[in-house]
Amino acid sequence: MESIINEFLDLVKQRNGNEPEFLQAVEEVAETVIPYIVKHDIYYKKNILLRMVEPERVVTFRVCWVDDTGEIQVNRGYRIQMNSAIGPYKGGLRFHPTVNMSILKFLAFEQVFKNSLTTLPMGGGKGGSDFDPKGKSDNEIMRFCHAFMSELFRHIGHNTDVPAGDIGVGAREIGFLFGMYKKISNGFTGVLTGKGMSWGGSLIRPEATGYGTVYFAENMLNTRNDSIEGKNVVISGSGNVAQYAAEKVIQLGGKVLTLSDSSGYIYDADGIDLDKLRFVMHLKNVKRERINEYLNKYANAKYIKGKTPWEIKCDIALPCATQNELNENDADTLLKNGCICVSEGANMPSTKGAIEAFHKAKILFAPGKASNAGGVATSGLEMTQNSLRFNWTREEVDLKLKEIMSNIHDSCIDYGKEEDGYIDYVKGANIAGFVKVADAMLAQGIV
Ligand code: NDP
Ligand code: 2IT
Repeated sequence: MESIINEFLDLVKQRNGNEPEFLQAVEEVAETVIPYIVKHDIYYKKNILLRMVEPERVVTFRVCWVDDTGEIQVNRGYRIQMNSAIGPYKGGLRFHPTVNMSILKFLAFEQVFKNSLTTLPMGGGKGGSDFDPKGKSDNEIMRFCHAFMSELFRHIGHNTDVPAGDIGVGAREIGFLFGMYKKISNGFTGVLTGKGMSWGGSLIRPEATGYGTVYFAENMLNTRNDSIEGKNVVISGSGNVAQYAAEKVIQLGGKVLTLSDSSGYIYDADGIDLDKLRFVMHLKNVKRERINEYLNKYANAKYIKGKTPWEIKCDIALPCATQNELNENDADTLLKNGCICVSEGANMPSTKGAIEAFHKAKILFAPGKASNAGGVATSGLEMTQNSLRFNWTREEVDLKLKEIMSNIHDSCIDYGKEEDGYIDYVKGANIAGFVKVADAMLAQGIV
């Protein structure tokens, strides 16, 4: 078995040698899915995984815009259309200086499996730009988004490819992107998700990724007759996913001890309650300031510069910032401090070594493609509402989100439960996500 996996990975490495994050994502899938393929004649020797690691289409383009000083700026735009076997390409746009082909291909590849797990008809894609939104004025953000969409528009469409937000792309950016798409396509369609409530958005979409990550943690804890109530929870990030993960933890009776950004983390031993969280939301979403400003209002908290929060003793860890933000040493520290559950809100936040440590210790560990799928699932619900030209209530969407997270959890058990009863959620998510896409690809022939 090992030689079949290595042979496959060698080939992928040859073709994508300078894309470490993409190779990391493929390796994690190959190690769990290839043994399944080999045991199932319908998938064996069809090169399905080899087809899945090759994007159906990659678009890169120039984005020129003028900054507030009158200088002409040039950025690079991307859209990876990874797989459309089960529906239109679907996945977020990331605006961050670290964006490159490797990052977007890993995200697009993960998205294919994640979207399949949601049970909704969505293929996988991802895009973005190396544009850095930090420190830019609202007018600069608008000009950049308009310039970006003035090229992206010809590659997307509500039945072709439906982008959404990710790091650096929130409600403000989706508004500007939608405005330009609508103008140049001369049509009002649900071509983007994460839209404002008065122009086609869905209630609960802003909350969905963070809420879903916590619902998934609750589902995992329930398998051990446990729950979030009364637990100490460490969260990284302070953006969209982290904020709403924190909100749901607090609502379910857990205590949130930390939040972070790329400069450091805050530790509030008294717990970040809903009032304090409102302050953080205003700080990050309206004032667009750094997380250390928290201390100006809550002086009892600590700010630890340049570090990640995994050194704080906790029962549950929710990594909600970025890829590879939790390594093997962090995992060892969490385990030593008694952590029993890790639910990933970010995409691929745990390194391979960290995941191995969690599995070895047999704690509850959910990979992002399962636990953060609530965001894209609710994007799928936004698409449905757009097609129906109808809006569901907050309660209706939240109930559907809960059901979807619980279904994803069940799928992970179906494909990931081991003989001793331990649930390998990585294996479960990878195989369950693979089966649906592979079946569709087989049915549609070699295209
Ligand atoms: P936001 O831009 O709202 O927030 C990102 C947060 O992560 C910020 O606190 C940011 O800090 C921090 N961060 C970003 N890059 C780094 C880095 N290199 N090192 C440390 N911290 C970093 O993004 P989201 O909350 O939307 O996304 C967070 C994660 O969740 C990403 O992995 C994303 O792919 C994933 N995700 C998002 C979904 C969504 O619906 N938005 C859905 C599913 C997954 P700073 O301000 O300093 O950059
Ligand atoms: O990683 C993700 O799933 C997202 N950024 C959300 C994608 C979406 O289409 O809502």
